[in-house]
Amino acid sequence: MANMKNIYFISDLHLQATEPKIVHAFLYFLKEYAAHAECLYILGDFFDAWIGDDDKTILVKQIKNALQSLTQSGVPVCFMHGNRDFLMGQRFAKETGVELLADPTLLELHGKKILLMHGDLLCIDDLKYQQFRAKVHDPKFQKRVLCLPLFVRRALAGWARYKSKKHTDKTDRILQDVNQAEVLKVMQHYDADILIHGHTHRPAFHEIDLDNKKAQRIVLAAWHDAGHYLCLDPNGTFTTGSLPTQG
Ligand SMILES: [Mn+2]
Repeated sequence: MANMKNIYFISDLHLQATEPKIVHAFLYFLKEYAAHAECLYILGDFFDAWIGDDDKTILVKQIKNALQSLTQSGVPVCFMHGNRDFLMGQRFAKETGVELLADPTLLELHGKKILLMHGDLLCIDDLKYQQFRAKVHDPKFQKRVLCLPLFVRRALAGWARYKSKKHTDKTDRILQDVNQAEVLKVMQHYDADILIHGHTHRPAFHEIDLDNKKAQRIVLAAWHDAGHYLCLDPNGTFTTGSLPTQG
């Protein structure tokens, strides 16, 4: 039987205390959209930085409570790590009722194979970034970082953001986008009909020719000035929408 409710996909909210409008937009989205959904998928860079599940800032508490209310009301929430919140762990999952997803994850909905990714794995032309990614995804590295006091981790996160911005500013925009050959390779490997990812902040619906079929790559929008979502309705149609910005 087909789903009777909408499924939502969001990513790249970059939640941070200094952007209360985006935080409010997310809470509004939960109340007005996600609360009535079949399921919510958050595909990474949900937080602008995540320094460990033991962080207890007001923002963290607020978002945790909101997610917990949603999952307790019976709406499943699935979370995939981005490059900003790769330290999100099982404790966060347990406290909020959110399920952590591997990158990539393959779904089957409406008879279509839908591959979910954050998107950074597809940007293989940015060699420096891929080296950094391999390092910070090493469980040994993560364990060492998580042993540091919170104030040290907070400082490290600030430094990492500064370095990341510097790298982004001086790296060619083309290198920072997905590599087309890698997209085809990954989609072929999973025999995917649709790939959904964020990360690049270049929202679009791309038509893709795989050897045996027409496929689609849907890129989610980042939440800069407003909130954005991708919706899969009960008929199997994808639509995008933006949330009203509040004063
Ligand atoms: Mn990202």
